[in-house]
Amino acid sequence: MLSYRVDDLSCGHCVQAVTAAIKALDPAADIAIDLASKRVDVRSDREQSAVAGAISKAGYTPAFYEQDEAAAPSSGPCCCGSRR
Ligand SMILES: [Cu+2]
Repeated sequence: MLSYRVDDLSCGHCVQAVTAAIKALDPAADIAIDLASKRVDVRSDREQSAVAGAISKAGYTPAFYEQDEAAAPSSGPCCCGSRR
């Protein structure tokens, strides 16, 4: 299981965009996203860095969940332009 914290994940569109990006990398991936904690769990054979690359290519900033809690960027504008 690969876990990421994606701080710029802010709405259902973000969830769909990240899901699509990971599915494009690995169609067999099993993806669970918790918007409230901005946590993305992925069950995939791919390298952790490859999945992180797919997430950042979609326009998001993945951090590894266990580390970087304090260094994570604060939430910016949503993909759809709304702000929290
Ligand atoms: Cu969004």
